[in-house]
Amino acid sequence: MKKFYITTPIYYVNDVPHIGHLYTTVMADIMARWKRLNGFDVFFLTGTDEHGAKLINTIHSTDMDVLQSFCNKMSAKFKTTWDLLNISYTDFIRTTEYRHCITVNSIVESLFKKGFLFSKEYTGLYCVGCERFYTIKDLDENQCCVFHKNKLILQSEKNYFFKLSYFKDKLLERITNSKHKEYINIQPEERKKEIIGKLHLGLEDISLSRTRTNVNWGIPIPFDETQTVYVWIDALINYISGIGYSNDRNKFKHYWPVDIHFMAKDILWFHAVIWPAILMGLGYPLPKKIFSHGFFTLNGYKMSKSLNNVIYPQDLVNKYGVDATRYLIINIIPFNTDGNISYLDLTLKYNTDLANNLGNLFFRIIKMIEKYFNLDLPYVKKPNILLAQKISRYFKINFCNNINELKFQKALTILQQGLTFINKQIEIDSPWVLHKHNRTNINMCLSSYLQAIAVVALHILPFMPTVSQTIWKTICAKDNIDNVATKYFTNNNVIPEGGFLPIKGKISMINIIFPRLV
Ligand code: ME8
Repeated sequence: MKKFYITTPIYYVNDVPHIGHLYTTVMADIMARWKRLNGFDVFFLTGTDEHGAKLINTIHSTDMDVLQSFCNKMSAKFKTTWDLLNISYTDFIRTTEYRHCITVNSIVESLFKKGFLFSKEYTGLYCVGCERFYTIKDLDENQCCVFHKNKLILQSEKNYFFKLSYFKDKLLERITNSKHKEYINIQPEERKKEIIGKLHLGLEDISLSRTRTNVNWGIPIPFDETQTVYVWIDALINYISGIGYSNDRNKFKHYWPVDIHFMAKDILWFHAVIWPAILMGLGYPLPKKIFSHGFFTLNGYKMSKSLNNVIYPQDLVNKYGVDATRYLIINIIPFNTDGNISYLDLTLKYNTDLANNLGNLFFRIIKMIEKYFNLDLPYVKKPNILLAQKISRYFKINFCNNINELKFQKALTILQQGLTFINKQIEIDSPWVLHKHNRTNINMCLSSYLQAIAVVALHILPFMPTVSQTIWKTICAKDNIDNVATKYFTNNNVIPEGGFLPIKGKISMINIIFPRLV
């Protein structure tokens, strides 16, 4: 079995999860589910980033016990949210865990021994929101952070520095040359160009530690107890501590390098430049793909707690339900751009795509089976899978390829077209006319709609796992949907000759899956 390793950023615990975090996490979950269905041995890592000045500022305390218990509480909120949203993560890493701290120790020690660290006095402008130093040219017209809109703090410290500048040419080669055996595929293209442009301007060494008197809430540098590891270096290392770097070496060797790191554009620089440089310093393979999406904005500003413009996942779940929330969140703005989010747009999309198209189509078919067959599966000597095959072929070329290329929004447009096609076929066949004159044909037609709906259920499984299971069970489709889907997707999307339904069965009448919202 080929492995596939997927990550989300590990989120800061100073904030509860909002729909920006949800966006990345659902995206990664869809990919993880998709790859599993395609026969891959998937490891999907998420978690929480718990050290640093930002947390001390949030809770106004430097007491270790207070900080730790706050982290425990907040980290649990992320877990609960991901469980609520059906996120199928393999492991959840926390940077305050022992397995992580000893990995960070060992990495910093290695970099030191290899000569990539040196000590230096540094003065710079620090944004606590971003947990990083900026130079004047990075700031907005009011000399504020472009993301947090706050004034920066002038800080002066003696720190350990990482020789990032040494890696400039190596990075440029690995980012630009797709033939390189360690090519880092940064997507989308326009962000990759930004990274290349910035790299050409030059690369400065970066501080890898903070003095303990300024930031005590961190992992101590193993060879200098007066310093703690800079929170970003600490955080990036989660990608290897979470797959057993220090406690299960075989697991680490099996899953590393990562296949896709997911994140938004705010932290692409850390993943596309600093992280690969650290890995090169250590002599480990580099990430294969780094995918950075845009921001959810409200009135043009990035949604974040510090700007007080946040929508929470629970708000969406209360209004739309879990599966619709997953569908809407990744479908409401294109991945590569920022986009304003509003309840009006979400509800419109919900009604158009889910209530009127998918939900209505499904309910319409079930209602006809109730009316014409008293909920028995329509009997056919030989299953008619022509419509199902048409849909399947259309999805294979369009839907599946788009998912593989991380174009989820396009894939879901194709899904909607497939649903419209089935609806049109029902109009053409007009079972309500056949019912009066041609019993054999009405059996054939309704059975073929069920086979086509089964194909739809297989394809929406990574996006809406619960609804997909409900559809599958309602139509009495054979076997467990996960097994059938894996067989189908690993066998070139071939529909079994006998279709997906048993010869006999009774459909259980269900409520409307996506009630229309006003
Ligand atoms: O940066 N729109 O954590 P973080 C879209 N701990 N995505 C958003 C978003 C928005 N408005 N707001 C947040 C950190 N995100 C570090 C990461 S990883 C080694 C360390 C998502 O809690 C998006 O994925 O600030 C973004 O990159 C991430 O949350 C930032 O999360």
